[in-house]
Amino acid sequence: MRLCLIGAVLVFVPLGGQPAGFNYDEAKVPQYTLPDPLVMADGTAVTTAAMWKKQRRPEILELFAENVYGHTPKAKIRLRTEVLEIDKTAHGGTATRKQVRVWFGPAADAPYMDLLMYFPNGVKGKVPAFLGLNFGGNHTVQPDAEIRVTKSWVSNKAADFKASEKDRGAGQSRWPVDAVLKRGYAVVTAYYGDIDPDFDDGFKNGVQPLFYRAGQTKPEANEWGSLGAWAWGLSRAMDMLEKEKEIDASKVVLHGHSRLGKAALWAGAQDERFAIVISNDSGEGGAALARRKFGETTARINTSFPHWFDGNFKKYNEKEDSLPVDQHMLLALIAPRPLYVNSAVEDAWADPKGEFLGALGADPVYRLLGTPGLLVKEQPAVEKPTIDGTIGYHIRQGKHDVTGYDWEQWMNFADRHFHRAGK
Ligand code: GTR
Repeated sequence: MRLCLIGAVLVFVPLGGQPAGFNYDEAKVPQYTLPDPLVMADGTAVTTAAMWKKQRRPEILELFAENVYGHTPKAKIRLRTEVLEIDKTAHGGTATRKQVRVWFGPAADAPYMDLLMYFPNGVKGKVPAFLGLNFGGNHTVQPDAEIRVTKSWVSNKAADFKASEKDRGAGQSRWPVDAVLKRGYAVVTAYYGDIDPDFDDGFKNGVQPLFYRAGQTKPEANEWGSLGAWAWGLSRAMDMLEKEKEIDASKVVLHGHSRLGKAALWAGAQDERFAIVISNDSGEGGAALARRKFGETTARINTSFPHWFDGNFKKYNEKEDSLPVDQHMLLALIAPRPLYVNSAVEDAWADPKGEFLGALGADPVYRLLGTPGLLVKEQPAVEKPTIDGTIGYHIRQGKHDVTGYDWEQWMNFADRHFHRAGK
């Protein structure tokens, strides 16, 4: 434990920087029973792939929509696009960079997201792609001077905080674009704050108001929050990739870190067009089992980030055992598509073991669907990835972050499942 002075407030922060007052002791994880992904709510056992597909999968999807992330509106919004830039000689001629503005709806002042895309040059035919949202604005992903600086709010600290030139390239360690292009993949990203700014404003900004019924001013208790909106934005990015002639839309790998990992999993669960889904340190509300009460808890996430989940999810504060689902069932919704979960040793807040157990809990569904599932039963040793099953996993040294090591394993996993020759 050490004392930190933050502003004028003294707070206790345990060594390792994890928030104090939460359980980091494996011996204190309570006894819990996970809901069985292969037993219907009425007690009927799910014994065939067809039963999973037609009955249990829709039932679980509905439970997550109702109780956790909120329902995503079904109405379709017409997307309006403008190509902002194409540079076929980016990155020393190795890449084509393309930026497209995507307006959500016909109105002149409709909200929009900017898609930033890199395609590898000199590759024959369509290429697979890695798609993920970024935390700081597209201009933070690479130092390229041409990348548009987002006009949306950035940082979850202040409602009027704007992006600026000084952040150009600041997030590039999380986006090893050249290394990914070299392996023959396109890289596609958008800024999550373009879709829904990440602070609690009662859902006045972002995409939610586009779907309000007459007189509605905020989502109902079972309607989406910000995670739902970010997931929806990922599906809109997928709509665009389906039209991109350089991209093989049947081979889009969706990834996300932390809160954006939660959003990626929810997007991948709802939208089966994503071929592979990757959760990087997604923790509570992502890959980690809620019932373990290790690190972040349901009450804490609903208090710190009341806008992320739906209103109904608040009912489960301190009552994880009464949730009709746990996060292994979210991961099971990705099945039979390849799923990769990864953790970091120093990221106790996200509960690395709980993330692994989430993946393990999804395994019976993968097996029922005729895939090899997860090939191990115990959490693998540090930096000993398991990539050959349909569910992959690794834990690496270090903190809550995205690193080149993580990307290497993701690309190995994607190569393996797309039957590509590899590096
Ligand atoms: C934390 C939050 C986590 C995780 C993380 C992030 O403050 O408690 O659930 O989402 O933020 O997104 O960086």
